[in-house]
Amino acid sequence: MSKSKRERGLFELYQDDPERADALVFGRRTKIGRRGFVKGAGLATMGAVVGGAIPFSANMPAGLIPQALAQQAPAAGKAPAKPKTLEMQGKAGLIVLEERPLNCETPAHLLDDDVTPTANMYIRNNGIPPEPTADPDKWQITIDGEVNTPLKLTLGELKKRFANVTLKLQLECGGNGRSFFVPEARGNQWGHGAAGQPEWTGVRLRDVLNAAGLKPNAVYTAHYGADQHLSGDPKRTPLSRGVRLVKAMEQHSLIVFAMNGKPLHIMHGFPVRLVVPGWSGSASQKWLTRIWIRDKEHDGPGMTGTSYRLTNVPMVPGAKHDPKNMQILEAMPMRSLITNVADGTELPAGTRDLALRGHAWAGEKKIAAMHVSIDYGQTWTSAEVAPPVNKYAWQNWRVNLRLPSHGYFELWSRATDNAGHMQPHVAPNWNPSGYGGNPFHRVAVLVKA
Ligand SMILES: Nc1nc2c(c(=O)[nH]1)N[C@H]1C(S)=C(S)[C@@H](COP(=O)(O)O)O[C@H]1N2
Ligand SMILES: [Mo]
Repeated sequence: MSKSKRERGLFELYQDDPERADALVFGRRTKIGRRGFVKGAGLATMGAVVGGAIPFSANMPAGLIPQALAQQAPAAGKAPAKPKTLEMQGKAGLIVLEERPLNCETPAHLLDDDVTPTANMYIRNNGIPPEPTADPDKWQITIDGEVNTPLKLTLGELKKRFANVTLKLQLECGGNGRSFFVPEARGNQWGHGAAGQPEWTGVRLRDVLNAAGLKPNAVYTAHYGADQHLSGDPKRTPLSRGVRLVKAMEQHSLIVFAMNGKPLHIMHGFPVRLVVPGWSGSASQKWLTRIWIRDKEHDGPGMTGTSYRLTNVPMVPGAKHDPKNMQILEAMPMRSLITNVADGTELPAGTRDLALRGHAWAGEKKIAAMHVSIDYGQTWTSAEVAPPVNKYAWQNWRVNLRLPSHGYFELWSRATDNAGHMQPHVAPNWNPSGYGGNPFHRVAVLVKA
């Protein structure tokens, strides 16, 4: 059997039956459920697959798919395909997950900047974006529903009438990390890269809502945009989500018209969008045309069923959900990224010192600590964490590591929030549409012998 064929075989086995693949590589498990150390033929096979010796192989948890393999993870039952990269004016070569609608994620190493360049921001569309308008200042936004004075404002008026603010706000898709759920959850199979932090300029949503005057029974917002439903039916809306009014009235919830000092890119909502930070990105309506103030929870497309909903009672992964246990996803869970070393990097022979850095965030909470492991979680080194530049900005972390030898290593990052919770090892709380998948970030590196 050729080497590549054998690698593929093991790879597929890991996809189909990780336990069996694990047993093959690591040997049989003992009665108490622990496998023996990786040795002999198993270790040789694994080493061939990852491209080098594995100094900490004895610590690899049973069932762990080496990150060097996960990199090329294909859809279930499909052969590993080279990921398609985006080719679009003003955008970097993001990984294309879906072409219609267009959905692209950012490899973590393209998120190294403190402020994410517009080119590197992930794209999440549910429908077909509108054509860029030639006259952005004439774009109309309606505020209606449970308000005393419904408003029809042009973007030009909005910019002039309300105080302009600029903030670095981290935005993350509710489905970020979905690919880590087992069994697979429905939807785009995002890794960790449906997140980014541009600098946004706009006006406070609350200033606009106050200008319209909220009625006492106003409790929820409903957001509408100018994108088209995939069916082409103009009466159908691709996505219309909303938030509890308290969130809309926070000083960091913005209607924005600029990103990194320039007009928004068309894929990010040109000429105007919402940014409701800390909560699922789906609340940040692009190509904003209307905010309808409601006297009850909004029920637009994306608000019902399993969409943007988590189970609040643990369910058997893959089982049918109970609708009465489903609850709207609001704040995002914590996540950490290693951003200065790309997954799959080969480091020159003799490399021992490794300065690692990245970002971490935690929805409505703060990151209190960051730890990094190079030995599959056997030991953890604490990293330095900076405070956020403003609320809802991500936090930068850094640490100096020492590698003991050449070989294959996985760098694992783990955040701890200010409530004392730690980022989990695997995607927690399985739910049908796969929200909140926030396991450690794992980066494979190979130090040449
Ligand atoms: N009008 C409209 N707004 C939208 C969406 C959409 O499909 N249509 N997608 C939402 C989702 S699910 C996310 S995660 C963010 C993504 O913003 P980005 O594409 O600028 O990164 O936009 C949100 N706003
Ligand atoms: Mo999203």
